Amino acid sequence: MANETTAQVNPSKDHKSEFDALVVGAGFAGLYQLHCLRDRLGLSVKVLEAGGGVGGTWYWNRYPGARCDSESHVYWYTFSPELMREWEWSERYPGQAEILRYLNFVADRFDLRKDIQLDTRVVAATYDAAANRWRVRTEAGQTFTAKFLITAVGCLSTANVPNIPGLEDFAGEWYHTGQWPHEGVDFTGKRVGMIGTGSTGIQAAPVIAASAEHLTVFQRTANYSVPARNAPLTAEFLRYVKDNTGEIRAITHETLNGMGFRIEERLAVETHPDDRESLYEAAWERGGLQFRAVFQDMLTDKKANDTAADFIKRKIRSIVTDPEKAAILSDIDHPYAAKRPPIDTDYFETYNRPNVSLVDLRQAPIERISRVGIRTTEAEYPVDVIVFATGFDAMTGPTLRMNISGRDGLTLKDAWGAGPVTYLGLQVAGFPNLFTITGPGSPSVLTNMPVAIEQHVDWITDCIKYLNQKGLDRVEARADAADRWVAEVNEMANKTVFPLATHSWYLGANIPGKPRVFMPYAGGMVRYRQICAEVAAGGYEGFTLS
Ligand code: N01
Repeated sequence: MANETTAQVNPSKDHKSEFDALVVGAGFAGLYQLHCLRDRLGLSVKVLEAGGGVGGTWYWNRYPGARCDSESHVYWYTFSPELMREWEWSERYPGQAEILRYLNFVADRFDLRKDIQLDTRVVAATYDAAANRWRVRTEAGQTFTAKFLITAVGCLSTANVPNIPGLEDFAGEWYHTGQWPHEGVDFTGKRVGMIGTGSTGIQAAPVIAASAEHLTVFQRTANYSVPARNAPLTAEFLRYVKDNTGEIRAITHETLNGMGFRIEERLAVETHPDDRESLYEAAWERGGLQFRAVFQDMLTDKKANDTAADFIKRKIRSIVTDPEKAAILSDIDHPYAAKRPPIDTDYFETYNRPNVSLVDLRQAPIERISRVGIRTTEAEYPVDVIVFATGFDAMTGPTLRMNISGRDGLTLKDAWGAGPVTYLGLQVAGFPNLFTITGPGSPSVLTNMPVAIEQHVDWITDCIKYLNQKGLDRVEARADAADRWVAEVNEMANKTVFPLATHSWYLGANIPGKPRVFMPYAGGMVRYRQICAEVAAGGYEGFTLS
């Protein structure tokens, strides 16, 4: 099995600069896109990766407790049954280090490294209409050109360190969870202040609290969480996975979110309260995101959602022994799962430790960071380390920071000035031959990511194959098709409780000045897959091919 250290010593060595396709990013999306274009279509491909290794999200997010919340037997590639049989996960949910080992294993298994250039950040990409080529510039000043440009930069890769006055004066150490030091951080004997209680903060808090002298969590918005119930996988389950690779892949193609579980047909609003309670209780014991699957109407009917929200809030109050902390943690202002629902290992239990305190920022917001710690409008909290678990400039951030300009000098920043406008989350009008894997307007972050990624990569590969077979050079989303798609994205979001969480990163609301537009496609993976397939079967309706 590849380990990360040996695996990184093999950067791309050739000095060619002209390719059929350039792929930006070597995470789940970029690795598979390289494999498809190079090994299935026979194209020349170069992957440019900012990190010092492959792995994307899992290369950067090394914070304590980092673990995926999809179950391991569905959080991987399913395009190759052989690969599925060769790799064995060790736990119900894969941890960061294990996923990174997996992606390195895949890179070696498919001989991908020779076409990946590491430590290479793309700083500009410009479309040359006369040559029908994308010209891509890197931070180090290298230039590459290609007919096709494919962004595989992930949805959550631009770290958001909030602009809190005084950080530059802070005498201690500070870290963002999405840019965690590879050598780790030793919290022993340290007073730690952690800002943020999203999925990341909820995973990190119990682990930090276990070694820190003291952990103070600064919570702005209280959050739901359901126990993950992580555990080692049994030999029997591993056998099941090896014997049922086709069935596992099929289930992830049939479910709303590309997960390995089906959402029940029954409605919360039509279920007797006693039965509802038992069903929630069983789901709480089973643990994981599957909690969402108890009722069909949980995310579409606020009344149904209230029953789940009420159940979890009662659980929080029953776990947390200090009534003041329990009140702050359970005072949640949005419907369950309207923000990304975290799952955890002993998160609420952590507040029962004597070395953990909680600061309610809604009561007293952070005013500044001082030389010695974090100061709210009410008090100063001296700390040695600040952990920013403050999330990302999600979905559009990673693409926008590449300074992409399309036809007639149109910049992506201008094209998306009022929020992202895409066709199927795959292309943007005015940007020929540019594809955005899991871009805004696609199911992406509302799904089990590898499933969404494989679907996009397969679709892009088929599209390029189609162009080549027909002797065509260019594919570009039509503006009217993109406008219709944005209307569909809005319509689907409005059928759910998602827009009721007005502060969520799904809406861009976590980044000051960012347009508030619901970015992911909430119509579900099954409907989305079908629409994409029909578009392709109809000769790429909504795209101009030339
Ligand atoms: O980020 P977040 P994340 N002052 O944006 C707070 C995926 N993921 O890294 O809610 C004070 O969710 C902010 O407060 P508020 C998953 O898709 C997956 O946790 O904006 N607080 C919030 O509490 C997830 O959704 C996994 O009021 C500030 C927190 O910081 C996504 O990544 C694990 C602040 C940010 O929460 C992002 O999760 C981890 C400020 N100025 C992540 N600015 C798994 O697979 C922000 N906050 C398990």
